[in-house]
Amino acid sequence: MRTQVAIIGSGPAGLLLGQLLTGTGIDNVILDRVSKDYILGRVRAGVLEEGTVRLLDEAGASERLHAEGLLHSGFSLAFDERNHRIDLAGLTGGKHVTVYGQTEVTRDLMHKRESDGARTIYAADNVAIHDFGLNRPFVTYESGGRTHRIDCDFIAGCDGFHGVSRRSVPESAIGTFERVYPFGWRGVLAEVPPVSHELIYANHPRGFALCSMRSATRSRYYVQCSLDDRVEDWSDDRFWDELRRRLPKEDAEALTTGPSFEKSIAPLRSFVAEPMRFGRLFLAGDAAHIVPPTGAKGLNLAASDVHYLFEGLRDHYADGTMAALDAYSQRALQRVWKAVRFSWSMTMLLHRFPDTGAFGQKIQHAELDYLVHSRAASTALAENYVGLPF
Ligand code: FAS
Ligand code: PHB
Repeated sequence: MRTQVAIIGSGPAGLLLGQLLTGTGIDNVILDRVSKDYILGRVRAGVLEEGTVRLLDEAGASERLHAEGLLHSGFSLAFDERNHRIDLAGLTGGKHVTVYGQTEVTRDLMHKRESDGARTIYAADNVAIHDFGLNRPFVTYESGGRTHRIDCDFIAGCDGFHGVSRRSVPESAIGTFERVYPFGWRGVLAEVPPVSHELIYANHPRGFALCSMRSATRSRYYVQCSLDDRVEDWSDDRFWDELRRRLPKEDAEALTTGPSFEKSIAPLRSFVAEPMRFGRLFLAGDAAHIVPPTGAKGLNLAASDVHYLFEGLRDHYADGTMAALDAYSQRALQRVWKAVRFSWSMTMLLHRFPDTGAFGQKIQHAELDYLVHSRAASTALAENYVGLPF
């Protein structure tokens, strides 16, 4: 088989890139090691920046998002038993975020890809990438007891943190930067109405909590938990009780609880690989960087990477230039590091660390108090949260 761009990974990054390429007449094939249903069974991000929504518009996969997504103009920071609203729209000249689950984004992109007749190979075993330092790279994978080969011009490594793409780069050619946080997020999905019409990020001496949602009838909640915890250690009753204890009284009393139908524990890390381009191999999304979900940036960074990479590929196939592809890594990393900083700062501000102690809690509260009462500080928070320009 031959294609122009081989894309490894059928998550948001791979699917969005594939859709933008297909819409421009650039042939591409997506390979994923798992099934389509397995991918759709994963519950992850929930907040989309306007730039991400625009890319989904361009990809022709945003009809349901505009019909069902929830437009949010603010969120609250909860501390000292009170909620403090951050007026995103008022502080950023009218910008919003859209609450719409990553699972639905992925479903919409898969549906559009299938209706466009573009090729996706699921359950592709032992994907390997070859000769990406030369001009004739190729990919191999196993399926049906045979090894298959795909010759291509470029390879997009959109295969997430544990994928094969970054691991195929010689250690001498790549630099990594990492911070692993000493706690995780215990998350649940439940068919109960959200406690508030907007998100609530809570700083509490017992630990962080987040109230989010997927619709007016489906809620998404998280509490900070120990890395030693297992999913089965948290009954629904224990989760709801702990969430109530970390929220202001008005929210705790208004909380509607019910049986959870999805439970997870996610570890938190900050990670960046530099550069993001190796000859004909380009890394995008979680394959190149990971952020703690505190700033709702992971999925949105995947989108901005794809924006830069698509522009480079489009220009190359239009007039043979490599200029935008040569600039990809530097352009993407400039935005990546700003989002990594923001996600790190939100995580440091809102969580309990082993060494936070009484003094650390006072410093966090002083920073939160300054943040919510200073227009300059709130504006800085708001413009990072809605997403810095691409
Ligand atoms: P993905 O990991 O989504 O997709 C990579 C794809 O590559 C997968 O389908 C995988 O099967 C495939 N793949 C991997 N190895 C392969 C191989 N060797 N061969 C072929 N295919 C391979 N972000 C937020 O903004 N908010 C959140 O609340 C949030 N919560 C998260 C919770 C968890 C548990 C995780 C892991 C991430 C979370 N994220 C969150 C971040 C997440 O949304 C990512 O940023 C987003 O999935 C990035 O998309 P991709 O880069 O496409 O990577
Ligand atoms: C979610 O709804 O899953 C969500 C929202 C905001 C975050 C993280 C996760 O910062």
